[in-house]
Amino acid sequence: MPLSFLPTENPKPRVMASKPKLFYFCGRGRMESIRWLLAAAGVEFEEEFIETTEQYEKLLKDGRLLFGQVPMVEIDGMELTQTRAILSYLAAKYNLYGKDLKERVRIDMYTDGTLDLMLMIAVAAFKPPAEKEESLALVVKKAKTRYFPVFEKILKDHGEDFLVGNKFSWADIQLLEAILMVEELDASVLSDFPLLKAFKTRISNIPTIKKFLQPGSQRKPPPDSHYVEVVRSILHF
Ligand code: HAG
Repeated sequence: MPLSFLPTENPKPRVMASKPKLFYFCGRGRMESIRWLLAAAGVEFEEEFIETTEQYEKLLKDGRLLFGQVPMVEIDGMELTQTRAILSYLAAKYNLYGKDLKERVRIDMYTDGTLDLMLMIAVAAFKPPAEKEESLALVVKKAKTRYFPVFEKILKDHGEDFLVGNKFSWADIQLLEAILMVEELDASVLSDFPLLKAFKTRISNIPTIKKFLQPGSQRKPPPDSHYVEVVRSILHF
């Protein structure tokens, strides 16, 4: 009777959990929030940058993009698309999605809001200069009058360190990402929001996020003309 713990002649290779693999352009766009969430969760990930039409068309031909779009994340044997679906899956997987349905829906509301704000910036990059400038000025105005006042009040009302359930969640990660992105447009944007200033410092010092904020991490720079040209040339628009 073979001893079950002895290796057989051809032991199966131990299948190590592979790292998530992100398929997107080499820029922020819709993938940046996914990079932030993985980094904040301390999860290493790989990236395949789509830099040619051929690469994109091969993904399409191979049926790897559900609606023919990126971001796509290869994880747990699946090829996930649709930014919010991916973010929700990751938040749940890494326990960053609240303790119950009521906390989860608040996290959904907050992250839908910060995603709306950040996508305005992503889209503005593709506008002609004058329009782009106007759009980005509108982003700062909306941040100051619509989004940041809401989060300042949430922090004031519950007096806790985090947005939901006094526990670090996806909502905190994405609000920090949005704050930093808007500060790139107007460094003084938090001047009327003292609690958000303290929040920014607190969350930026969480070790996994502090590491992601260091130069050389997989965090991407603001969209530049090269990024816009590459995306335009691949997506033909
Ligand atoms: C999601 C794409 C095409 N609902 C989806 O993931 O949330 C939308 C995904 C999406 O629109 N992806 C774009 O694949 C690329 S991402 N398009 C091909 O056939 O639909 C997008 C944003 O900054 C990024 O660069 C892209 C262009 C943005 C242009 C806006 C005018």
